[in-house]
Amino acid sequence: MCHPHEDRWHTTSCSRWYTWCPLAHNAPSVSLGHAPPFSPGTQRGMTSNAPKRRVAVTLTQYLMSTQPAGSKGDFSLLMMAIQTAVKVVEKNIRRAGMHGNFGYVGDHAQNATGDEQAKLDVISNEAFKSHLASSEKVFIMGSEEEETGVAVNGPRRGCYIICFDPLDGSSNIDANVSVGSIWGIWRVDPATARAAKVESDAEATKLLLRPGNTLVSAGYAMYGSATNLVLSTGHNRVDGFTLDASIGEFLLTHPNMRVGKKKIYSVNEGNQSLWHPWFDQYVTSLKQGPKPYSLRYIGSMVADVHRTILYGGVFAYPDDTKSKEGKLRYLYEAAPMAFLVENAGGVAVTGAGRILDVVPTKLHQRVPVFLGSKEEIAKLQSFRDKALTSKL
Ligand code: P6P
Repeated sequence: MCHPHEDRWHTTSCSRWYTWCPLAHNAPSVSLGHAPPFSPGTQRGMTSNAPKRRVAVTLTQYLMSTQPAGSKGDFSLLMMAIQTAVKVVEKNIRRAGMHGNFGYVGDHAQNATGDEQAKLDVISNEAFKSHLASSEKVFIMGSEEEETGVAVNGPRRGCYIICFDPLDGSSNIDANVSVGSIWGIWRVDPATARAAKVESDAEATKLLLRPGNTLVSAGYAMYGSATNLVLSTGHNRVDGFTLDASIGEFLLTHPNMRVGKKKIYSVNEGNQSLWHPWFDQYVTSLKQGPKPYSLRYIGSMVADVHRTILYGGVFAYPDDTKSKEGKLRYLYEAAPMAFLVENAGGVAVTGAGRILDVVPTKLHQRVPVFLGSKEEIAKLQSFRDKALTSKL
């Protein structure tokens, strides 16, 4: 169970601590150089003029060293369970071709949101559910692959609420296109979690319906040419890790990620005939002028958002005349990604307001998503606002 005083949401500086990569195991080392929180300090017995070592910080070291003094490590243990689930998913994706795990489940089974279930969707969902439950830090889980909320009962119940998409973009897997896992984490008072009697699926689901502005952490894993794990616990900080499969560890490779400034737009232009006029006019404006934007669209949200954070620009999945609420699901796609983009210095809106301020009424609720750099979203919003005011 979570401990009453557990509250780890301070990304504390870790200047008091750093380690370096013992090259003996040939793990690639990374130079963290300037990036906090891991600024080279001095370890006991090391003088300040010790040779500048290249460092390799594992995700586990990062979690243990950024939890506040006195913390019992409940969040760290939850994140380690997520880390393990991600490694299981990664292993199954890399071997899918050899193990006949491409394609869809049997008779075109669909998940709770009407998407056809790929074999790897089921494998990934089971990996997340089992590792999260065995962490003993989870109260309620919500998954894209589950119709309702799933409560952890008895002594294994924790005080964290987690919504996740275990394998987003799975329709792309057979073509070896990058896919991902996405999660958002909320925390309830340990006494509340302990005392709660969750006696129906409906009650479990209701407990998941929380706005993104109460998230305490969010993250994603991207299974691409490399496997990345990106997370934030708020405080305007996002850090990225890369899996070194040779040692089975996620190493800190992208400290302090910030949304870039490149002129890129990312949207499925195949839906143009369905777009609201204001959005069509906005996209057209990006293609005009002496320096038109580049179009980059992978069709896998994690890959498109990861690129948008690293390079900049705008990612959009708008509401349109067919998908009146948009396509992307709030609790395990839009809200976690909005949390990350905002903490990386970007902006994430539905058009009508901030994504994180939406209060969901359904577990699989969809919302329009426009996210990216402050400048790009301000430009997009001006087209929408102008269209709305001209209608008044
Ligand atoms: P479309 C994948 O199915 C997904 O949910 C997101 O990962 C992705 O951004 C979106 O759908 C792509 O949708 O309609 O462009 O294929």
